[in-house]
Amino acid sequence: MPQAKLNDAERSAAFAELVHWAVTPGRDAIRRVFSFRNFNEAFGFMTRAALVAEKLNHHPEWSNVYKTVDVTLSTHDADGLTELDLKLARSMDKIAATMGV
Ligand code: H2B
Repeated sequence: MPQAKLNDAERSAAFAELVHWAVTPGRDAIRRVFSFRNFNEAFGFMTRAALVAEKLNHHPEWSNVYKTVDVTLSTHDADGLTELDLKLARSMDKIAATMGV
Protein backbone atom coordinates (compact mmCIF):
# COMPACT_ATOMS: atom_id res chain seq x y z
CA MET A 1 0.00 0.00 0.00
CA PRO A 2 1.44 3.36 -0.93
CA GLN A 3 1.33 6.08 1.67
CA ALA A 4 -1.85 8.16 1.69
CA LYS A 5 -1.58 11.79 0.65
CA LEU A 6 -2.06 14.27 3.48
CA ASN A 7 -5.57 15.63 3.87
CA ASP A 8 -6.34 19.32 4.36
CA ALA A 9 -6.26 19.19 8.16
CA GLU A 10 -2.97 17.29 8.16
CA ARG A 11 -1.51 19.79 5.72
CA SER A 12 -2.51 22.80 7.83
CA ALA A 13 -0.99 21.21 10.93
CA ALA A 14 2.19 20.28 9.07
CA PHE A 15 2.72 23.71 7.52
CA ALA A 16 2.15 25.37 10.89
CA GLU A 17 4.75 23.09 12.47
CA LEU A 18 7.39 23.08 9.73
CA VAL A 19 8.00 26.81 9.71
CA HIS A 20 11.24 26.63 7.71
CA TRP A 21 9.61 24.78 4.83
CA ALA A 22 7.65 26.34 1.97
CA VAL A 23 5.17 24.76 -0.39
CA THR A 24 6.65 24.38 -3.87
CA PRO A 25 4.65 26.40 -6.40
CA GLY A 26 2.79 24.21 -8.89
CA ARG A 27 3.69 20.99 -7.12
CA ASP A 28 2.59 19.03 -4.06
CA ALA A 29 5.99 19.24 -2.37
CA ILE A 30 7.84 21.20 0.29
CA ARG A 31 11.22 22.90 0.06
CA ARG A 32 13.84 24.21 2.43
CA VAL A 33 17.20 25.70 1.53
CA PHE A 34 19.70 24.98 4.30
CA SER A 35 22.69 27.26 4.61
CA PHE A 36 25.69 26.01 6.57
CA ARG A 37 29.00 27.58 7.55
CA ASN A 38 31.04 25.77 4.92
CA PHE A 39 31.07 22.83 2.53
CA ASN A 40 32.27 20.42 5.21
CA GLU A 41 29.18 21.10 7.33
CA ALA A 42 26.83 21.00 4.35
CA PHE A 43 28.19 17.63 3.31
CA GLY A 44 28.11 16.40 6.91
CA PHE A 45 24.42 17.30 7.03
CA MET A 46 23.79 15.42 3.80
CA THR A 47 25.59 12.35 5.11
CA ARG A 48 23.51 12.27 8.26
CA ALA A 49 20.26 12.98 6.42
CA ALA A 50 21.09 10.24 3.90
CA LEU A 51 21.23 7.68 6.71
CA VAL A 52 17.77 8.74 7.89
CA ALA A 53 16.46 8.62 4.32
CA GLU A 54 17.72 5.08 3.89
CA LYS A 55 16.18 4.01 7.18
CA LEU A 56 12.82 5.48 6.14
CA ASN A 57 13.25 4.24 2.57
CA HIS A 58 12.24 7.74 1.61
CA HIS A 59 14.61 9.92 -0.34
CA PRO A 60 15.03 13.64 -0.87
CA GLU A 61 15.41 15.55 -4.10
CA TRP A 62 18.35 17.73 -3.24
CA SER A 63 21.33 19.59 -4.55
CA ASN A 64 24.39 21.07 -2.96
CA VAL A 65 26.31 24.15 -3.95
CA TYR A 66 29.24 24.91 -1.62
CA LYS A 67 27.60 25.51 1.77
CA THR A 68 23.94 25.34 0.80
CA VAL A 69 21.73 22.29 0.48
CA ASP A 70 18.48 22.79 -1.44
CA VAL A 71 15.94 20.12 -0.43
CA THR A 72 12.56 19.28 -1.95
CA LEU A 73 10.42 16.57 -0.40
CA SER A 74 7.52 14.75 -2.02
CA THR A 75 6.37 11.14 -2.22
CA HIS A 76 6.74 10.00 -5.79
CA ASP A 77 4.70 6.81 -5.29
CA ALA A 78 1.76 8.93 -4.04
CA ASP A 79 2.38 11.86 -6.37
CA GLY A 80 2.27 14.27 -3.45
CA LEU A 81 2.93 14.92 0.21
CA THR A 82 2.59 12.12 2.75
CA GLU A 83 3.55 11.52 6.37
CA LEU A 84 6.94 10.25 5.16
CA ASP A 85 7.82 13.71 3.85
CA LEU A 86 6.96 15.20 7.23
CA LYS A 87 9.09 12.61 9.01
CA LEU A 88 12.08 13.32 6.81
CA ALA A 89 11.57 17.09 7.09
CA ARG A 90 11.46 16.87 10.90
CA SER A 91 14.61 14.75 10.96
CA MET A 92 16.45 17.16 8.68
CA ASP A 93 15.38 20.09 10.85
CA LYS A 94 16.72 18.26 13.91
CA ILE A 95 20.05 17.43 12.32
CA ALA A 96 20.49 21.02 11.13
CA ALA A 97 19.53 22.35 14.56
CA THR A 98 22.27 20.29 16.21
CA MET A 99 24.64 22.03 13.80
CA GLY A 100 23.40 25.46 14.79
CA VAL A 101 21.30 25.99 11.64
N1 H2B B 1 11.37 8.43 -1.98
C1 H2B B 1 10.46 9.35 -2.23
N2 H2B B 1 10.70 10.64 -1.96
N3 H2B B 1 9.29 9.01 -2.74
C2 H2B B 1 8.97 7.74 -3.04
O1 H2B B 1 7.87 7.47 -3.51
C3 H2B B 1 9.94 6.75 -2.76
C4 H2B B 1 11.18 7.16 -2.25
N4 H2B B 1 9.70 5.48 -2.99
N5 H2B B 1 12.14 6.25 -2.02
C5 H2B B 1 10.56 4.44 -2.56
C6 H2B B 1 12.00 4.87 -2.44
C7 H2B B 1 10.34 3.27 -3.52
O2 H2B B 1 10.77 3.60 -4.81
C8 H2B B 1 11.00 2.00 -3.09
C9 H2B B 1 10.78 0.90 -4.10
O3 H2B B 1 10.48 1.64 -1.85
